[in-house]
Amino acid sequence: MKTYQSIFLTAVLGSFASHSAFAKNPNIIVIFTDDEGWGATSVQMDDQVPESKSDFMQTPNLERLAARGMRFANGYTCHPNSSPSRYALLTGKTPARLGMTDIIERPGQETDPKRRLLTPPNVRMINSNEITIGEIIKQHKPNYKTAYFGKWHLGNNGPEQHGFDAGDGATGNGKGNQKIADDPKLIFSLSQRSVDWIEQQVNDNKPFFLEIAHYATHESSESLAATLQKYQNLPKGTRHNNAGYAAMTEDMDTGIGIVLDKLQELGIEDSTYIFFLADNGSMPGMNPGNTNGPIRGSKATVWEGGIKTPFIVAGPGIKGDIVSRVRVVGWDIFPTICDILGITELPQNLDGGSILPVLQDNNGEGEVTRPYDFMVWHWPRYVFNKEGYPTTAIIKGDYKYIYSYETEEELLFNIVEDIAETTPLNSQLPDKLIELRTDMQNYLTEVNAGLPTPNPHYSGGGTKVLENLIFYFPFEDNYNDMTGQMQTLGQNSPGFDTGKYGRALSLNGSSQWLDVLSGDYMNPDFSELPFTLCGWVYNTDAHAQNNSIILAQHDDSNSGTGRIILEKFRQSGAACLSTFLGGSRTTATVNNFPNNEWVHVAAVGDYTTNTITFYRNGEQNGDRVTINPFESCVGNFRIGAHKDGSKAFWSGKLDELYLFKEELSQSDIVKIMNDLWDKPMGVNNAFSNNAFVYVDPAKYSLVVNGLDNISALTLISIDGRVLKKEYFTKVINIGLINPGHYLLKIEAKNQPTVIKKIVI
Ligand SMILES: [Ca+2]
Ligand SMILES: [Ca+2]
Repeated sequence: MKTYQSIFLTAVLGSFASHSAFAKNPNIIVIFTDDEGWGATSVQMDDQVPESKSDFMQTPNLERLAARGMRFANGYTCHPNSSPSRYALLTGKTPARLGMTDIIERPGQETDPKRRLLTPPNVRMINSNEITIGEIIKQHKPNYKTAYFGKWHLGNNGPEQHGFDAGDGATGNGKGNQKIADDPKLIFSLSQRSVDWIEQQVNDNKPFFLEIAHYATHESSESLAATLQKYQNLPKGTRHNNAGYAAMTEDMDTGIGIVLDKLQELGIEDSTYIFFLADNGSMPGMNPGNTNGPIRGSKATVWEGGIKTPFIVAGPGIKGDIVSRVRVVGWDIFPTICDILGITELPQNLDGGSILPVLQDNNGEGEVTRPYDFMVWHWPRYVFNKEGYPTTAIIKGDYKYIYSYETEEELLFNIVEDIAETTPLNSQLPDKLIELRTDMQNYLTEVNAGLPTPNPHYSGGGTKVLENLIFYFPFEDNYNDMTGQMQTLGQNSPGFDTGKYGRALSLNGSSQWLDVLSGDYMNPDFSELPFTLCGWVYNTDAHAQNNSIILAQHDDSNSGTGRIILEKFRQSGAACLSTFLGGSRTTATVNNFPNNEWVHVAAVGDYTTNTITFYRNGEQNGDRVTINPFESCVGNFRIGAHKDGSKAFWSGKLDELYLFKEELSQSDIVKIMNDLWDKPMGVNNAFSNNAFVYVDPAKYSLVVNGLDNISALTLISIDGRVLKKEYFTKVINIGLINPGHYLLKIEAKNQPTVIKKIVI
């Protein structure tokens, strides 16, 4: 098979090499955006589908690009998630073949009892055997300069180690979320760096390849104030109406315009190819409308909304303003660029084919010849909050087949007649279903794709797990967060006293609080995540303050603001539960918060509907309250006082504080209230230096917190045998390890190696 593919591809590419002879050393730019949905720009991607352009957002520079290029009505990206999509684009191979089928930093969560299936191992960085587009260009066209600026998201070795003369290092999502007022999502600095580099190559008389990987339009929304104001004043669309997201999209488009202007100014517009696409579709919840146009699903799903994105190509020999209906995919870009540059000696086992014959056709017609007559998107994993479940999709001809590993459900659609994937044709076309299923299975076998397997820890899905638990403080004469995710720093020594269960935190109401340092790993933003805070509280109201805070959040990046997650608030002499999540204070509609007794309180926030539900002693406290949209806030928590530390002190005791990034049901809240809960408990002998190790409640995995950039975790027996080693993860599966004493070796970049004695 390998020999066949190699000869086959060489022959195919050889036949088209002459087409590109007229532009011997063209420049090539790939613009790769983040989480940008099909139909979420002002370019109508499909001339037969009016909803394939936004009814709100404006992207004039993409319109400009489309006017002189070819847009693909059926353009697909490589994967519904960032890292695998990037890896596939750089290598011309599918994520299934590459073994990277999730973002590199997501723990495997193999032992989560909510999951029916164990997920396969995930490759977490570029394999040194793989040849990137930067490397193949440098090998065959040594006069070319190469650069990759922006979001890398492929691990410790940045683009500079993978064939690019210039780059920004091993960047990821965090890099783009710096909230710089005049450089939202680093759009403008990224664009400026790109045009400076382009100009340098032109001055040096060097042809070039450049990938510009935008941090936009990933959550959270950032934009210039003026752009935001423009969209706040524009009439809302029926499908798109989120001003913040629209402003971010337009700012990114402005950044693209800076590059297009520079190409014109330098006189290289006609000798430069530009490929434009996104790494995956957009996220639900970002926008009450649907930023993926009329297609189904979103990021982290293999529905069309996860994998179909805007796809535009402009450059020499491409007639302007053409819509092609030929189906193309991100892993075609590698062989297409090779074809353009006349590189015929290609790596083995490419999945893509050159789309150059289509690009050069004045009607956007023609054939893309690939080693396979189908395309496979493999996503054997979970992201619950994005509705991501283990699935594989295959498209062949007009048909798409989706297999769900949890349910063994199969779906067959005609995606030409039914672009929204609403009408399964399983019973009408049983032979077609079997054909696609067989192709999919054979392909996954051939590329040795990792597949899910049954999870022996599966509990039926009823147990809440650590995934959504941000912290748990039992206050048993210590400040420890038992999930191990947060470190605490006592202020003016809050003490301990008899609690509702065991011991409780005791606060004097005038100077004490507890700061919770969240670090990089865990800094939830409740304008984008649901939450539940609950706990037992005892308020002496000694100082009769207007408000007494249970939990507040600082905003690290936007000083002067902070959020009150839950407080006791007095109005007209009575006291009630209250939140202050930006905008204005929200209070429970029932005033019922007595002094000098233990009360179990909870607040459940839903950022999608801007509502808060309060609970008191397990009962809903008044009506669900609708408020202004929660404002974004990312930063550390403070227990028992306002973030400025000079007001709203809690007077009394706090016990059993839980914070979740999910909406708990009333029955879950009652379960916690009654102490009928599987609590996470710390591991003995495991606390030293910065690294804190804990075991999940069912002892299925060890999790290491407090250290960034973990490069390896090794579980070693007392007699020195290596039992298990995991790379680039903070989680190691111990489901099959017998109880006993072990050593855990923790290796992290720029940190001394730590070895801890662990009791399992
Ligand atoms: Ca993405
Ligand atoms: Ca306690």
